[in-house]
Amino acid sequence: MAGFITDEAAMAHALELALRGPAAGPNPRVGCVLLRDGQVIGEGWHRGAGTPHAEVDALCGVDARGATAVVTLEPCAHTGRTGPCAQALIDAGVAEVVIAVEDPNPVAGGGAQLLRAAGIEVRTGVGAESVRRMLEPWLVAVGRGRPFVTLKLASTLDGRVAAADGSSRWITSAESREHAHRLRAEVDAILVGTGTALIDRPALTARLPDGSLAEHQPLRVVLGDREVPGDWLRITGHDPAEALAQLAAREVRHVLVEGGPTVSAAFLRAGMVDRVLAYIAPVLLGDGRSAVQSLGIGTLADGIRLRTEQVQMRGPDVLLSARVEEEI
Ligand code: AOF
Ligand code: ZN
Repeated sequence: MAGFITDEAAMAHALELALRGPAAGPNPRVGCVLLRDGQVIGEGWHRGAGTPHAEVDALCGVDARGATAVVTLEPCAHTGRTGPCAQALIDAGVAEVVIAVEDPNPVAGGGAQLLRAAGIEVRTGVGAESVRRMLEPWLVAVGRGRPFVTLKLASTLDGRVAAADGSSRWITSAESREHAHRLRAEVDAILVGTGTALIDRPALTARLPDGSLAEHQPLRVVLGDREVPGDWLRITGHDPAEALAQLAAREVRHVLVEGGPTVSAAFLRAGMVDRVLAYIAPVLLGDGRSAVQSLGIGTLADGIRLRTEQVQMRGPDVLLSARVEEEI
């Protein structure tokens, strides 16, 4: 970057740095840029739990006295797997800290206050919207103490996941399936019901377009009482809240629920879906199993209405991303 760099431009760069970190894992992706007189004197990002935080990575080997630290997430105030970043910035003699979003983690938060108490000028909310978009599953999960749930549906235009004779391969296009694989590499866990595990025998691995395995493989979880062969984390019973509590205990932040219709309905009925990703193929069947089993809804006014976030095309299919708003 040449010329004088504004805090806003530095934050956009910090976001790019953050994106170099892993999307999955217990820790958030964080980027940090150190500026002096509008010039970059250091930069860093977090590479995952157990490795240095973004601020410490940026400070490494840099004389940051009087500098401005531009960070996508409020510097932590705690000693966890690593030390407190707010203290590291104070010790380095930084004069100003610019933050996009607050850390909702009750254990780690409070860094801004610590910095201010040390006489450092702190600006918050800079570039917050794009940072929040990147970090949303993590922010929601940590703020609420349970994983963020994305429900994946893949159906015909009339919402079927199998034809009358049970045939179901393949409803969506290769492009849709490739996209779904990429998504798996970004979540911590994938969850299906025993029915899907037994009937479809899905590998539930994250594969690259060439068929090879992605570097990060999510935890494979099966919910239900029947025995299922294979390498799964078994969670017995049918209670989404119980399943999410068990996953939260394993520091799972983002879980992808991949069916089938019974499990999808259970999560929706329990109000435990945050986002729906629907791959919709331009195919009509009229009959056959629908993507979501009964929700016990008798009248239109009671329907679960979602807020559309994004619509994309994947080959011939439409990928609809929609949020389930929390009832407050
Ligand atoms: C920062 N900078 O780069 C990250 C932060 O177990 P630890 O020590 O890695 O701490 C994890 C928590 O610290 C995590 O849940 C989040 O609240 C914060 N992450 N904070 O100042 C960073 N990754
Ligand atoms: Zn930190």
